[in-house]
Amino acid sequence: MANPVLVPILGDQLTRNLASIRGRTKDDTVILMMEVWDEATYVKHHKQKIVLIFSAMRHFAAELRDAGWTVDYVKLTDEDNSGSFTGEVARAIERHDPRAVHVVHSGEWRVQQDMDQWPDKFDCEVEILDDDRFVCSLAEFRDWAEDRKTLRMEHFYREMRKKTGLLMNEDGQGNLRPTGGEWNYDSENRESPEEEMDPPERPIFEPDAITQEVIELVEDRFGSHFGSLEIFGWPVTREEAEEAADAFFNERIKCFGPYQDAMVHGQDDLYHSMLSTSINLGLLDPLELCQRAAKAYADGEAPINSVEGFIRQIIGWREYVRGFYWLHMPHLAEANMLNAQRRLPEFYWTGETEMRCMADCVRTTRENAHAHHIQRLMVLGNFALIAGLDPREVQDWYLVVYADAYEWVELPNVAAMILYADGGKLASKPYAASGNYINKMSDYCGECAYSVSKKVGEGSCPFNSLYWRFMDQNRDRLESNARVGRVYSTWDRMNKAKRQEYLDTAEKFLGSLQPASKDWARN
Ligand code: FAD
Ligand code: DLZ
Ligand code: SF4
Repeated sequence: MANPVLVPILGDQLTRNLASIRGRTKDDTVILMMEVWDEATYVKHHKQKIVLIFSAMRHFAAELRDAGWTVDYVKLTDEDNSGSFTGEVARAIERHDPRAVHVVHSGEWRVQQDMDQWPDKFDCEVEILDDDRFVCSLAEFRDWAEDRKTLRMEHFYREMRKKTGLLMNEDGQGNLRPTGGEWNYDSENRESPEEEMDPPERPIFEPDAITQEVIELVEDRFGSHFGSLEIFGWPVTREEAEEAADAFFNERIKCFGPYQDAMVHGQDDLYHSMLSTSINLGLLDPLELCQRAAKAYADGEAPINSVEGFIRQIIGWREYVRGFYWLHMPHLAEANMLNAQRRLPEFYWTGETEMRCMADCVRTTRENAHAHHIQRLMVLGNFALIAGLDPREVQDWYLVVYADAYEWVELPNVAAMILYADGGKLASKPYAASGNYINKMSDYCGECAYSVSKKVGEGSCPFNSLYWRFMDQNRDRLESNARVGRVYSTWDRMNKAKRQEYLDTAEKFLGSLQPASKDWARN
């Protein structure tokens, strides 16, 4: 092929609808896909995450070749692999002598920094295209954010509802109104779990020969990384991802809304969609999923609280955190407004703790490279916040352990949503909670070694005393926040001895924590 266009496709850009290949002709294009050490090791990803990405990349390359595209695929073990995206694009330019490189903007700031050097580095035209798999472009988000004193997801979400027309109706006078009358049914997403909940199981996709080969590669090269490979059932192709989406829409969406915040010991998926890995890789189109959800409501197949809740997570939170990430990088990665310094305890890696809620959340994380939202937010995240864990260690942990983790989505959720390290730019208050919240929303506490109803002293739930210690320590920063301030009147009404008991209990517990015995996250 004489002077083709070279199209590098990154590991989380696996769709034939990608801006860089949409509309291109096959006889004029060489697609480049690269397994590189830099990406596989910038943190020590969960083994399942590496298997998922390499397997999905290899399947996508095969799909493209079957459809007649020329794909130059560099495997991790290829002898001359340079180890980096930039190095591999340079080598591919030597091989193919392209007239231009067309690439879609990276999801991550770290990678984009390198990509921004390509026009100077390479002796051919380089075009970096917007990633239009998102409803809101980065420029549009910047415009929306400009001049606003505070950014709130709810305001942004309403704009996205209007833009997409999802769950919007004409009121007969030419005005668009939210379907059902309300923009947000969050208050109907908080049912406690029932005694006997029996959610249908999600489909588990048996590894085929390609996945099996990658599993062996990962065991061989990344054997010391966190996580189990005993079960690997993630969708690695578009077909499998669509089957997973069918299972959600046919079997689970009805209960997704009411039980969105519920947690049950040993029931890892409940009614969640389990689609984040496929959406983030590009195997599923987020807008199409939302349209399907809206249709399920229109057809009477799912209630409004489920459908609105699902759509809110995707065109609301997912789009919002992405815009927020690009608006606040690189500072977001360093933010530590609460000056939290404590080392991440070892049990985040081993699950060895008597706190039953934490142990279960780490277990599912290790076994499935997944925990559902409220486990990430109100158990693992809440503990990190109220124990004052160092944001950089917590960020690394979340980036390592989840199969759906890329910095653009992980970092805002961790630094800003759970740790309040950005000082409230993203969330209006810290999501700090005592054991009461976990007890209400889960069945964890009944069989825990700690007592959730015991506030202080031996055997009391650590969340109870840590909560008050956190509030006390951060009073200067939080008291003026109208959504938090009234907590201090409760604290002040306690007598001094009681307050001291809380603080002593928390200190004793914190003193018993073992920091991680090795660096699980970085080489
Ligand atoms: P469902 O509960 O079925 O939700 C549907 C979809 O909504 C998800 O697939 C996802 O695409 C989207 N979504 C929901 N909540 C969020 C959110 N807060 N931010 C962005 N998208 C959202 N999600 C990731 O994709 N990658 C991450 O690295 C990640 N890290 C997180 C870290 C923390 C501390 C928290 C609190 C949340 C994080 N999330 C992350 C968001 C959310 O927990 C996962 O998207 C969700 O658990 C994935 O499971 P699911 O597909 O079953 O989601
Ligand atoms: C996460 C990841 C891993 C583990 N390996 C690769 C890889 O070898 N090649 C690749 O193209 N992408 C990989 N990825 C995903 C990238 O980290 C991701 O595409 C960028 O960081 C942009 O979000
Ligand atoms: Fe978690 Fe406390 Fe409940 Fe135990 S008692 S499961 S530590 S919230």
